[in-house]
Amino acid sequence: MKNLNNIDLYFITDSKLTKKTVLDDVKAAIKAGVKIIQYREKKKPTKLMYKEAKEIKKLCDENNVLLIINDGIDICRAIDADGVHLGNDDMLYEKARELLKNKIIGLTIHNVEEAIKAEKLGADYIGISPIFETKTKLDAGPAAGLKLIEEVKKAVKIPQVAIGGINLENIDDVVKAGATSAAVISAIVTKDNVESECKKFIEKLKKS
Ligand code: TZP
Ligand code: MG
Repeated sequence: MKNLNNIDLYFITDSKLTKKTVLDDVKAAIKAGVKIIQYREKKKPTKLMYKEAKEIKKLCDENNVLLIINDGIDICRAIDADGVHLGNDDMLYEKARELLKNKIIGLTIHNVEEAIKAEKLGADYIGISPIFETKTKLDAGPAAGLKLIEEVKKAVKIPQVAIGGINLENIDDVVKAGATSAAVISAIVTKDNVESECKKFIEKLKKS
């Protein structure tokens, strides 16, 4: 199941920002109808990440939800997740592809040139980053704005996930600009009810 064109909300976990636990958030997101989850963990020891990712994988499998691991090719392979998301400082795409064969590989891009390069390399989707200012990833770079979504949409065919500072106030503009889906962290996991927040985003991102 590699078709990412029907993805609406791309939910990303964050153990630092959540009011509950990553596992609680995953359960809530799945209950809300999220179809793709990225496990993004920056600080935990590998052993704990492996255990947590394995539990998330079980929940995703039971509910037919795709699981993407941020950065960790080892974790992805160890738990047989659906794929990884790689940023500019992570493993080279070519090497990651060798290791992951036909799993999903998403690449972060910051401009049209990088988007074209990612598509040529064979990436399954791109993360257009960051659209708006964000405090969640301090080294995300300056906000690119909605224009980048429009430009990238004209330049590549692979699915485009907009990320960075997306909330319920600006999500309509992100959709209008043409992103395939939107990845959201703080506007969801800092809220008391993750399930209902996810539902609000899914409603706005619904494919017609
Ligand atoms: N990559 C680019 S911006 C970002 C990541 C992981 C953070 C997105 O978080 P938020 O809270 O939705 O702005
Ligand atoms: Mg990374």
